[in-house]
Amino acid sequence: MNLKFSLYILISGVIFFSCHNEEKAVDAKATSRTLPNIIIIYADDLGYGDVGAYGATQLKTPNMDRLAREGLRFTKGYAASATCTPSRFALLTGVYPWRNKDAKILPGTAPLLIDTGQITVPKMLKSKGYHTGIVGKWHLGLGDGHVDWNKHIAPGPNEVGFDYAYIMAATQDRVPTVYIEDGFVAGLDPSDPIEVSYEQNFAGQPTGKANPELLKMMWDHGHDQTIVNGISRIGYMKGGESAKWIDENMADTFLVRAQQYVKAHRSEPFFLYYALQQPHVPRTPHARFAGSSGMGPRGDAIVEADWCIGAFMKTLESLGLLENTLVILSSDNGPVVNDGYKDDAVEKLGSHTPAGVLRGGKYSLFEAGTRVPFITYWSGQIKPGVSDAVISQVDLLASLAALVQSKEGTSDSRDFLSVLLGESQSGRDELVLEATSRTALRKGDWVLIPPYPGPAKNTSVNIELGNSIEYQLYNLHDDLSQQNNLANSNPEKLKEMMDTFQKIRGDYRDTEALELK
Ligand code: NG6
Ligand code: CA
Repeated sequence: MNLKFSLYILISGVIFFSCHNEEKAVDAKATSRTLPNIIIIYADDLGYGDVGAYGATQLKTPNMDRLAREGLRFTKGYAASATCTPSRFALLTGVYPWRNKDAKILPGTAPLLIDTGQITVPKMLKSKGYHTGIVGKWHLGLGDGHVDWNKHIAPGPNEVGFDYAYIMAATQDRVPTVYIEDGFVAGLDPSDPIEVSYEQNFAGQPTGKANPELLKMMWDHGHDQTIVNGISRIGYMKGGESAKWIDENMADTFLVRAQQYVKAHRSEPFFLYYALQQPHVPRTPHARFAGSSGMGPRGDAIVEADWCIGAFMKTLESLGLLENTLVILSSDNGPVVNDGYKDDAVEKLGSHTPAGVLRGGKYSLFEAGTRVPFITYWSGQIKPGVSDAVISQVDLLASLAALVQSKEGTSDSRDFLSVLLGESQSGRDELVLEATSRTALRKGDWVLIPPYPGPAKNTSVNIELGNSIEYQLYNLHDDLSQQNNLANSNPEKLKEMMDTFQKIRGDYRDTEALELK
């Protein structure tokens, strides 16, 4: 054998061996990707600047920071809306919320917003063999709008794809203030039936408005109706005493259910939507967190939420599930400091900036309304890092479908699985943002906010809403805080943005009663 020939053999051997190995590696990746568990941890009103990994310094969030450090932290991750119901609708259905005129902040008596024939993340995963569960905040309506809370409540989460559901119907500040497990109010005493109304009070029931002396937390705006646990709520409720939740125990209650869920389903592929209630009002952290942030109940509730996430991740770890579970952590909308209770959030905020450098907050069309913490974590599969790709929660349906090789999808939801896993940085080029039924367009680095009449600021919550009679055009690359409106100085860009916006959105003036100049 001459030297050349032996070299040839050696090199081809090496090539064959390494290709073979690479193939094996790809195979191994594909196999371990087949039906991984999927968990969405979804905070309520957690702002872009509320997390250490996103720049918070006064507020300590070690467990979220760890997920960010050991996973992928998105700098341009978006909720579909600046309020809860529309964001949750988009998250679960992969449909932009502005396509559904009822996708607005819902009262506790609203009918189910999701059509039971509609594809949803849990339905799609169920069809692939997953067990599916939700623990926490629902806020997507229940029943047909005439619910008898003392009977089986349906349709609800169970009818749109969840095998197991342990939820609160709407929000912590809305009645009914009870947990509902698979369609039944948990712990209800039939001799003390529940009645709920958003129209009128029940005879003899004290309210926050009439009986402020009964309150342990005073309302600031709204929230002056039925009193439960010394906190007045939105809406009226009577009865159901034994079923009423204890606000300070809510985080633990949901955590334990979430832990029980993953323990029970550890041996089959599962999907858990763990929808935390914090830091939405009323902020009622357990006593062991009281004072922990130095920022009053809002900060303490974030510390509590962070602790819950840590405890939950520990459970996954102890069950040996970390290598086979994709965890996505995000928030349903941006932050608000005073959202209707006098809870010291404003007074004790100090130098903390819940929105980071972003403008606006919850309810706002400015960035802080929808740009939220967004982290993906999957031990051994997602390389730790930071992604600047634009990604929206509306894309989770298509992206998770790709993960489990499902063909399900919608025209709004797009497959960005490789972006979520950190294998690509090519996220969305354009994205429609929504806030209280108004819409804006992000395209490339640009944001267009069309003219909307209405107050520039909601003074109760002290948040700039994004309304103006002028067109607003911002370049986020140079101006992340949206301070320089370039609509007048860059008419070509404005026109291009308007054209794209109208193409996606149709004639939005019909729905928004806009007065365009
Ligand atoms: C608003 C409430 C606010 C909060 C919000 C829903 C008043 C004055 N304000 O109407 O406190 O409950 O609805 O928040 O009632 S969300 O995060 O669920 O969208
Ligand atoms: Ca919310």
